[in-house]
Amino acid sequence: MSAGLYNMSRSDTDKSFDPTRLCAYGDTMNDSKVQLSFTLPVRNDDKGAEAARQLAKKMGIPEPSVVHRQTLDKEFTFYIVYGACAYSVDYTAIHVQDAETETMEMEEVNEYIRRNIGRKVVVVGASTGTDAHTVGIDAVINRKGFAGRYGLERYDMIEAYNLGSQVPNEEFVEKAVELNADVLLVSQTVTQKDIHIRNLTELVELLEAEGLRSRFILCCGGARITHELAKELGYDAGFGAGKYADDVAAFAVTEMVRRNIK
Ligand code: B12
Repeated sequence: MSAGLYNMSRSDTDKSFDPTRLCAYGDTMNDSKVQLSFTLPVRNDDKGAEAARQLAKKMGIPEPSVVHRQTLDKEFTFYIVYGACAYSVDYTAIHVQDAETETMEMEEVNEYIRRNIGRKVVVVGASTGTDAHTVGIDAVINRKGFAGRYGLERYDMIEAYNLGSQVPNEEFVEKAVELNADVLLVSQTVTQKDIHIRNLTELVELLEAEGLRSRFILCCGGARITHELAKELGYDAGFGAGKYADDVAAFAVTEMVRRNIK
């Protein structure tokens, strides 16, 4: 993780930091200041602003101020509310499940494949189902990559295929078999009405029904995907915000070697 903009550390600010009672930081330690934004389906008037305030109170901000409100449409208004949140969390008790692989850089992955697999690894990715968001899967696969990390197309030892978006699961599986894929990458961005869960589950069920599940390293990703959720749904790993091509590449090739896939 890179250093913050001002290289600010807790010791520069206040000694009263208590990880067992972690709360938001506004401008002083433990002031609990938060800002949240939401839209209400009401007109932009004082009654609407009071409704936003009362809602914020119920969300744990005892003395909220509506600092901004903007008409979106005749009966939709956007609010920004500011105040001190009444809650804290115990940071020391938090354990996050992650794909437990050391990330390797592109050249290390290439070298690892040369040494341990001895041929190019075939990766097939898509944004599946009705999901039209392509930027996530492009960030992982496209040659130019994202945020300074090259995409899989640039890896000498990886043959990467990006099938694009709105790819039905049946078509995705068909293409994976046709290309003799080792690794499948699924991107899911829309989570409304748990559509991502239904779609990700359908893919696993399809693979299982066709006796193909164990043939592939199966990974999914997207802004609201966690490794924990991915495992629950029957995937080998899940990658959310802040994860890139090198994270999934390192995981996939290590997993192939662990499973003795040549
Ligand atoms: C651009 C965009 C669009 C564009 C997409 C264009 C395109 N070609 O992709 C368009 C305009 C088409 C669009 C449409 C819609 N969108 Co939209 N869209 C966005 C927006 C602004 C940015 C998403 C994005 O590109 N992020 C950048 C990428 C790089 O981030 P990422 O996807 O998280 O990917 C990273 C990681 O998650 C990870 N990753 C992602 N996938 C994978 C896969 C693997 C295998 C791995 C390893 C890693 C990985 O790697 C990436 C790099 O770290 C977001 C809001 C936002 N600011 O996030 C809304 C947003 C995603 N959209 C949203 C919605 C609701 C929609 C629509 C339903 C709107 C509508 N009512 O029509 C439609 C859906 C259409 C459909 N059928 O899917 C909501 C989703 C809400 C939800 N929880 O479901 C958001 C959050 C906006 C919002 N606040 O409401 N959208």
